[in-house]
Amino acid sequence: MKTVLTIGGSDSSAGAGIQADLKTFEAHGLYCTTVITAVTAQNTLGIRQAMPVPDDLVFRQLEAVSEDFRIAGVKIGMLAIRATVERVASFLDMLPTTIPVVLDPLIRSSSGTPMLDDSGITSLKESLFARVTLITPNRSEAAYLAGPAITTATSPDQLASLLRDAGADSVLITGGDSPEGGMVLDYLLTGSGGYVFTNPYLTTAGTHGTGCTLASAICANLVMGYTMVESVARGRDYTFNAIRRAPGLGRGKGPLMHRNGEFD
Ligand code: PXL
Repeated sequence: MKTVLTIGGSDSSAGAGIQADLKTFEAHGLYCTTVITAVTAQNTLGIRQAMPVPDDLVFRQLEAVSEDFRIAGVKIGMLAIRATVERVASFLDMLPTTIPVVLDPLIRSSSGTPMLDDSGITSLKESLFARVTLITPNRSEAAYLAGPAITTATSPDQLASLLRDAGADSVLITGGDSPEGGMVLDYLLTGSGGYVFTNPYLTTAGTHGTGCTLASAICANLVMGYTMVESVARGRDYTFNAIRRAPGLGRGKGPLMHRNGEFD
């Protein structure tokens, strides 16, 4: 059984963050280790508090896991503070460069809570982008990361090429935060070209943790040996079905259905 590592924040409602990652990897038949960077108190209505884990404790978790398991892939979500971004960057330097690393560059939660401090955002671009296989920002994260003169009105292909210039190997601009005409458009830019993926926008309250789920599902498929384009297509299908089958829990944005259906 292959082992992966997710680095991110804990979501007490278990819809997003490392809980979503763990369930997604599990559904793909992979063993997922979990390094926690922050603890959040939240439910489907929003985040009430977020507390970073001290960066030396994050590093100790990374060491403990990587000294014992052979890590075949890494997914990175909430990093909370600059010191943790730097710890993760030096950890990635110690891994073989062939291991896929998927970074979901979280800046703010959909309810507005900061997921990374300002100097951490600069460090994300300077220290992490060049070390990862794929970044998966949504339109507003991509515009924010691409620079002060850039807005969400900038087209996804331009956003993607600005972020590739900033050092990311492949860039997937997700469009779930800005559906147009009832459709979601995701744009992937790799070293070999640009690819458009579309699907109908699902009108449902079950959308908590879609970004985490998509990034983890793509990472899982890369670990399973699929190409980047195949992994994005398969990761999107998995996430679309998880949204479609969301169990309708909670009073706000509810969790997805991460299981594959064997207990339905
Ligand atoms: O889906 C983004 C996300 C990632 N990580 C944690 C979160 C959230 C959103 O709520 O809480 C810990």
